[in-house]
Amino acid sequence: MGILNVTPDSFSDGGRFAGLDAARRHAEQLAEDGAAIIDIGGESTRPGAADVSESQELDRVIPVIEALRESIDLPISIDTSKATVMREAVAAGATMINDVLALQEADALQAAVGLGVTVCLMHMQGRPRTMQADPQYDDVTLDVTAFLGDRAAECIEAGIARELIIIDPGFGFGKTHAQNVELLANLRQLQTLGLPVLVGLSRKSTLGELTGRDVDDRLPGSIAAAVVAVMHGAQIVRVHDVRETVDALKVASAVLSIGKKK
Ligand code: 7PJ
Repeated sequence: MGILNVTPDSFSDGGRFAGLDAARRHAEQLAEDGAAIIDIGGESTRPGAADVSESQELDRVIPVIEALRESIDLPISIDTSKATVMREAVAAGATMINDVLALQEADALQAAVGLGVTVCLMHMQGRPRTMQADPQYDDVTLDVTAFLGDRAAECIEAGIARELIIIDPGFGFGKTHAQNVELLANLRQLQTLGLPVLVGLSRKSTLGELTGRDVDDRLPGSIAAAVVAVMHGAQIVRVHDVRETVDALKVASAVLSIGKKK
């Protein structure tokens, strides 16, 4: 999954792809580089980020989705927590909802039920403005797994087909660096839920902590994280650097495919 941010304040490529033409070019590059899904986000969820109004978010993402539907032949995911944005994005051509609040905002679950598209449910403790203050878990892996299991059950109960649900532990969303590393080490635990796992670690601050690198210099760390995630059972990785990650995952997949034959 290649990341296409259309926010002026996203932490790593903020502002660079704000224009419609630039967004289209960037998406075409992600597709050429081997992305299987394009994830479009108009609301920055980095720690402390400002809230974005519904109309602002719509203005940012809808024209991009419409433009991409014409120019690229890949599924488009909409990274949003707002029911109206989900509906308009799907009407414009998106076929997946990526919600960092796991459909817990008002009307979001109903919107997703009605739309009948794939949904990614992500775990977050707290909310972006304050989530990094003092995250607490009994056992981060078990707590995150329990939350995602409960959320998936509620979504199925509400009418979302099980086959449409993807889960994501939400690296960096209300987790310390140590908790993120622990989650990655124990990622296989999530597979007990029997749902595909998506992981987003690309350029995140835990990689900065581990490597001592600034955000623009975290490609090697991001690639290592993607490979570890896939070796630990992740089916989808959400990344900025698609070309490099795809190469690394071809190597990981070749190794994994031998393991599966035994
Ligand atoms: C994630 C996301 C993630 C999913 C962001 C960033 C922050 N969606 N949206 N999983 N992160 N599903 O890209 O660093 O980890 S925004």
